[in-house]
Amino acid sequence: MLIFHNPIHHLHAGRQEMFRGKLVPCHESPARLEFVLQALRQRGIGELRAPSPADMALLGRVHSPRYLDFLQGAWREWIALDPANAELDVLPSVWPVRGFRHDVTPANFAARVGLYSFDSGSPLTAGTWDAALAGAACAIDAARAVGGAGGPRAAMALTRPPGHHAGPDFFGGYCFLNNAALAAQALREAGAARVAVLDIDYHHGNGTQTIFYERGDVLTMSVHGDPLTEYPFFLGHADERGAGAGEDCNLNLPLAAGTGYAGWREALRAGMRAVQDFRADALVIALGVDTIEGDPISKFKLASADYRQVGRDLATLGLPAVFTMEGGYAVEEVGTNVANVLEGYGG
Ligand code: SP5
Ligand code: ZN
Repeated sequence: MLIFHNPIHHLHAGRQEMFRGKLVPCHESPARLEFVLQALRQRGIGELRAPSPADMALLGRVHSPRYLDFLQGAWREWIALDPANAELDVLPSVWPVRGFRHDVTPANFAARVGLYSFDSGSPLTAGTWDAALAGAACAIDAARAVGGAGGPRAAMALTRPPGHHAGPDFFGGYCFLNNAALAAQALREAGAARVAVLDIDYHHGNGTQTIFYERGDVLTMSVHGDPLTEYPFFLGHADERGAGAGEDCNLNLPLAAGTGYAGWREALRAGMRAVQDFRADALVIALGVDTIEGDPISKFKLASADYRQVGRDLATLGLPAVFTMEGGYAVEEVGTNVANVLEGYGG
């Protein structure tokens, strides 16, 4: 398997996220990816490659140009407010909820941070844009590697920050650019007529769902903690089925917190049947390993060994596939669990 790894992921290193009125250390840390690289090297899994420069035009077909402009310039604006801000991360604190206007772009920087985000847990730092952009490039390269005729059957975008919570014009959930959506779009443009995104992170892939909600060419499927109790709360419910041309092209399979592997696997298999019914030509797997028992922010109960079977099950679809790296916060176990999925999948 080709593994496009983000060599500058560490440039995104948030200090603190807001949780219940306190600033706490970020769960989404550079160490997560280093543990994955270490596990893959130790076991001789995959062939590591650095990405080529990102295709900005493709980014603009997944995210809105005004959002991309904002993200690219946000740190400079933040420093311009006060040079002392260099020691702080950007965190939003005001949002245009129901009843506010979404069609005005405030001149005020803090207001625009809120316009383009949905939580206060995703610090934007000096290196966020560069790191996220290199990660997007990994996703696009991985898709082009499997999308091209005669190419390998699977590739991975091994990167952080993760992507599945990032929408057309918003960041949140530790995500800024939606790597899985970019891979799906790149697979479409490489000739796959129908692409399925299978999201197996603990949290609903709200960004990916929103990006493709009205499209019939991309099936989005997510198995996740029930948003009635679990982040991101406001999307990911079973009655969200897609709209317009995308009607019946979105499938949410929420599971109760506390669900173990047997129940989770049943849901995955239901999702896989939907991929088959959709007659997908290619697959994107948004791989979060925050489904492990004991993950500090999640509540499923998979065991490390289960991830091999996850890989084996996914491989039975027999489709060209791109894996993207999403969540997983039991930092020292992230490497083992990702390596287990890839090994089960077939290296
Ligand atoms: C990519 C991904 O997995 N994003 C998840 C974002 C979750 N953000 C909210 C985290 C809430 C933190 N809860 C802390 C539990 C207390 N120990
Ligand atoms: Zn997650």
